[in-house]
Amino acid sequence: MTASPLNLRPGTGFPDTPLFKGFGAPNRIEADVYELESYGQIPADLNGRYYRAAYDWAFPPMFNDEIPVNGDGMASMFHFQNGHVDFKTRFVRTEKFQLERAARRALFGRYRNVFTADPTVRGRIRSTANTHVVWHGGKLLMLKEDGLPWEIDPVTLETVGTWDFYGAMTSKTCTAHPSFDPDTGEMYLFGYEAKGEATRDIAYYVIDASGHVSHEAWFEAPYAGMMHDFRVSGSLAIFPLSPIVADLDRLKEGADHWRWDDSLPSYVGILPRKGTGDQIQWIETERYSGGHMANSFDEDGVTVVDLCQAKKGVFPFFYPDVQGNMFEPDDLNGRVTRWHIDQSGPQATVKMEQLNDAVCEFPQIDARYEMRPHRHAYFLLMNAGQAGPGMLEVPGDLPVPGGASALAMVPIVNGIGHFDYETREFSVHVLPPGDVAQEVEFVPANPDAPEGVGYLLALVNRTSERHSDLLVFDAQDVSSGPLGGYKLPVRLSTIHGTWVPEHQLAIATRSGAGSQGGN
Ligand code: V55
Ligand code: FE
Repeated sequence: MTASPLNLRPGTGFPDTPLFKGFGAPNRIEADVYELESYGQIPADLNGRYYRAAYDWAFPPMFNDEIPVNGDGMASMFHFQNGHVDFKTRFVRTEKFQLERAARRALFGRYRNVFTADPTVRGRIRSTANTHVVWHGGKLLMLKEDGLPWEIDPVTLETVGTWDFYGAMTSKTCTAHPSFDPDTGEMYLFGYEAKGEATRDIAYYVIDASGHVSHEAWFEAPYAGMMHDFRVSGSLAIFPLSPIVADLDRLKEGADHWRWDDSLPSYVGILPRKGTGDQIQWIETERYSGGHMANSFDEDGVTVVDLCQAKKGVFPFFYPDVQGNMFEPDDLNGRVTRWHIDQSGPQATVKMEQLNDAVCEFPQIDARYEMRPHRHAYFLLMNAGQAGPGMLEVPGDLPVPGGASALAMVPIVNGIGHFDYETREFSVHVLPPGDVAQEVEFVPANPDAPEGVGYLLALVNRTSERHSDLLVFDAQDVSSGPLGGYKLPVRLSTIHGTWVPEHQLAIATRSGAGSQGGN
């Protein structure tokens, strides 16, 4: 017998877990689709670009219990030209992406845990730039709250590089949810864990319309908790803090960045909009877990904040409870809530008012009304059209509550709803069985259209057909269902997005390819 000449090694692949199966199977494709197939009635005169941030998977993860939001940043663009749509996706060439490409494998370990990274990449930038994309100061920025923004080209989606606002952002982190003032053109940002892992430091920045830092403040939070979103009103910056906590010792053990700690209170932090760090006030409130925020504005001497909030763990895919307790399903359900922040007495107070009992998340408004009173908002609803909030069944063999296991509990996101803050009622379109909604985007019919008059763009995953569609609704008549849509030949896992009207894109300087489709 002769020795085999074959030289073999074990194959590599994605874990055999629900996260990477079915519709969640990694795409890993960078797409260029010219003239998307469309159906029904579509906008005839819409010109602009709908950018989205998503997670995808350049490589199988280092740990089998991976969570979705640890995936690599994938930018996507729907380029509308008189209603014709060309589509493009590109991975963000973050430092992580480039180092892993060179190694042909994942190197950075668990979500926001540097101690689980391969020793060869210690100290390198681990941020995935996968959460949100915004257009400001002539730059398109991909955001992830554990690092600085990554700039990408608004035409080609090619990565330009990491962006620190002309050297002025010294925070190690920057939120994925900036606030914008439509009058001044300012962008408001903050970073938490701003001096490194599990630090209580918060850095707050105002960026002027030209993209330069015009104001900065530093202060500390009562504990190192997740602050996924924030809002700014005419007078205040508002920071929601609930006890989804980071712990350095736990990170060093190689465990999760986040856990829910029932022993700690929730707070609302308020800072004058151009205030200094010593002016921060942390108001202890009833227990809540802050989800995505719709808007904030000043009215009748009170600052109103509109958001979705849950009792405990509004983002359940992150964190087992510190004490190892299972969440009650309703603890995780987000509902339309309005805060009333009153500073007229000796002590500032926050009154929290639930406006409707539908289970929902991902609020959006007409962006022209940010920081001023709005009437209309658009949400995704869970288990719409069914009795009760209801969750999927939790398989009995899951090792720990929360974390990756909580994926099995994620409710079905099957409703697209218009919420009227005047009547406090939803009007809802329930998707057909098998369809799952992603965050929607409001697009004004024209720059002068009244609030809420325009289109609602809604990405929907057709799970049985294994592709996504971009549906178009009349934003004033959501419950009548989509007018039409665009069909994608690929699946999209997506988190947040932004509509940028074509006239706002100063793209000629970079590539001159502004009105060319495809390539
Ligand atoms: C969220 C998402 C993130 C993240 C932290 O949805 C919180 C909440 C997409 O990444 O890093
Ligand atoms: Fe978010």
